[in-house]
Amino acid sequence: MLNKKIAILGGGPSGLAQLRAFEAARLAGNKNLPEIICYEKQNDIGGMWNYTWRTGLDKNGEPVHGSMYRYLWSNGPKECLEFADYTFDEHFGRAIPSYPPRAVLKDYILGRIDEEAIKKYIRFECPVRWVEYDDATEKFTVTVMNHKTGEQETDIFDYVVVATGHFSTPNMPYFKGVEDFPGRVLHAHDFRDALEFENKDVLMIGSSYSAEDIASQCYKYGAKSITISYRSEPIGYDWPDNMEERPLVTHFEGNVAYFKDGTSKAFDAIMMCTGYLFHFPFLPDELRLDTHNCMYPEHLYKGIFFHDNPKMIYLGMHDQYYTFNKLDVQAWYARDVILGDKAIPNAEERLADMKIWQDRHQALDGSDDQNIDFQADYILDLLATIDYPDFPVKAQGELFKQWLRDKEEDIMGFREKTYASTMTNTMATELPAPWLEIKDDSLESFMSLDFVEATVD
Ligand code: FAD
Ligand code: NA7
Repeated sequence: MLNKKIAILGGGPSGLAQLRAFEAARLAGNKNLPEIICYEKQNDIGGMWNYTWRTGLDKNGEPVHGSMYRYLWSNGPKECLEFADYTFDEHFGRAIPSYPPRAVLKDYILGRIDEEAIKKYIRFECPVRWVEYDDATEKFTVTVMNHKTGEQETDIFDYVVVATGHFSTPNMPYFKGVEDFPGRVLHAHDFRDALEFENKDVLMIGSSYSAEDIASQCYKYGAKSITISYRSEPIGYDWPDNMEERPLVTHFEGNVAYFKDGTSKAFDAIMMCTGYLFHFPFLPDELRLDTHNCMYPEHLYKGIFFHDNPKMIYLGMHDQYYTFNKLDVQAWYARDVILGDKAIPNAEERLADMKIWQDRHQALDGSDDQNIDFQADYILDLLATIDYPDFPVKAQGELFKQWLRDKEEDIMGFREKTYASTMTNTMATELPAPWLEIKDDSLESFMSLDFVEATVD
């Protein structure tokens, strides 16, 4: 193990999980740790949770990573993403509601990070420009632009961990006539403040998480009307009166959108909630994961190790139900492989294992319940052979299913529901007012609300 060197690309939740996994080994007395450098494009840790007001390019002229918006609240129950080694109780010292706003969740995610211990590994404002692998030396060369020094840097590594996320580069489809639309046309990636759309007729294209949540935000902050245009299936919730779903847009004429069902409507703004591209401009074809947002990307052994070169490691590339605790488990597994505590089998065995998971993936019927069970089984498969603290993966899966039922029952009120922690049994407290009425959601404001002890039926 001596003299091994690893590069972690990205300092968001995945990259931080990798750094913490090594830190845990160091604290446990492991003296044979590799040298680690983490390159991060932004000027702080937190990845997507490092909210930015910027859109387009950052101060260094790099594409802005952030897709989070100002009034975002957790889109799933916090009880489903609780870390196995750091509970909400430990962080907040008291019960809080099940759906915290963005800033509160960020406070929790970063709360377990020993910044002094972790930040020393990270080079901020260093976007990765290129990665190469040399078959003869069996080493990677990583080139980054260090915006702090104004110079490019190159270094040699034994392993590369790609933790750059996949919800940052917009998938932006074209619709005939959109170029003449007189109002704002933007992608969800560039959406920041719902107040911009107060009293406006807004069209969302797409019918997944971004469409659903940004539409709800726009409703909450006073949009005049919201139309969601779907390609495959409507979302199907019982929306408030000024919200509706229509089939896909066929074209635009001026400010009027025409839909597949023959109807039309005039709009002030169009928001493409059409998902994101997996975009690794710093990787050559032979190292690059080529996939889309799905439950089990092809070509990754254990969903982590690039089949053609297992020293190329990818974290957090699945579509997400489970998030932070799953990233931890992946990072822990990857660490054990890098430390030599766990072997990567030969190509034939890897292919056989990937086939089992791909076959299961192909057999999924697309329902959330099946997807959740599948992702839970994937996490349990990884957990079975590592010493990451066990956590009630299946029980969290059942909470995810409850969350989906709660959304169906009341899409504007589901964030008022409460659940018990699967780790500590602590029951979440209730919001003191309906979610629609709580408009100031800063950390300080939220934590000073008078949360109500949940009533038990
Ligand atoms: P990211 O958080 O995206 O971090 C990737 C990091 O890599 C960033 O810091 C970025 O700057 C850096 N990077 C990128 N390219 C380079 C480069 N070339 N060189 C160097 N560094 C680079 N999850 C939840 O659990 N709950 C939620 O409520 C929730 N809401 C979400 C809402 C939105 C709008 C979005 C987009 C995502 C949401 N997520 C949510 C999912 C979110 O992606 C994960 O919570 C988590 O941030 C994934 O962590 P990550 O480290 O894999 O990726
Ligand atoms: P998703 O979940 O990948 O969904 C993308 C949506 O965009 C989905 O409804 C797609 O329709 C739709 N889409 C994609 N291309 C088109 C075109 N060309 N025309 C019309 N509709 C299209 O992305 P989200 O942004 O919603 O969510 C990503 C993450 O961000 C999520 O994990 C949240 O945490 C936040 P389809 O159903 O495929 O027909």
